[in-house]
Amino acid sequence: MYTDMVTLEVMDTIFYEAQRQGRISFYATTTGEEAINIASTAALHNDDFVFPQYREPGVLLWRGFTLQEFAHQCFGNKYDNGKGRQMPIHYGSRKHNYFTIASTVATQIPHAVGAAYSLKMEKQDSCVIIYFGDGGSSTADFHAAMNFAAVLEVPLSQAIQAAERVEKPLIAEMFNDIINKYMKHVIFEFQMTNIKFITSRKRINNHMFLR
Ligand SMILES: Cc1ncc(C[n+]2csc(CCOP(=O)(O)OP(=O)(O)O)c2C)c(N)n1
Repeated sequence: MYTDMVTLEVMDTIFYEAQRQGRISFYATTTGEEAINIASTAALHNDDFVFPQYREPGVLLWRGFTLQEFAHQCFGNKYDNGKGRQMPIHYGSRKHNYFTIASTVATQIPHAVGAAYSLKMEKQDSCVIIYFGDGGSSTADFHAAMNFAAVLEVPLSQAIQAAERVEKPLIAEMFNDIINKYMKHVIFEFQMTNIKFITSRKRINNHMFLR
């Protein structure tokens, strides 16, 4: 886990500098969110579906996406899964059950809830994890999706990533409000520095997470 966290940071540094040098057109780093990337996906199974925002390349890294594949996507060449049709960092991989990132903030949340509902209807034993920032939790998409998730009781985990610059009491208040409002079956919750992770999945092993 530690090796992947460090690899992620080194990859970020190289691609960030490549963007500053004009070699790639866009890049967003995962600085400070390495642990939540790797730890959250380590707790899942590879057949669980991931609906990411844009700061979760560590999830792909953990599942076996190679550094070369990251480079193909960022450079938008013919070896990229999307054949260069997407902006850099908009990774996607069917093989790794990682849905292609959409630039429009929070649109992955209703998609994820729909996918979780289909898993429930088909009686599949996998779940869905959504990643989004605190900004994403202020959107109409988030609230509509959470209403559906609560009513339909879908197999869903959420990793809400909060930037260090947001005031901590404000984050706590906001997330408590979200939990009270939508998560009827929260069985496990933990706080990792500036990040709160909430899950309703029983099979996630809470010993994997350290405070
Ligand atoms: C629907 C939509 N509105 C605005 C934007 C522009 N935009 C890109 S990133 C971003 C900030 C998102 O903040 P947050 O969800 O907290 O994630 P962070 O980048 O801070 O990790 C915004 C507003 C967008 N991409 N999509």
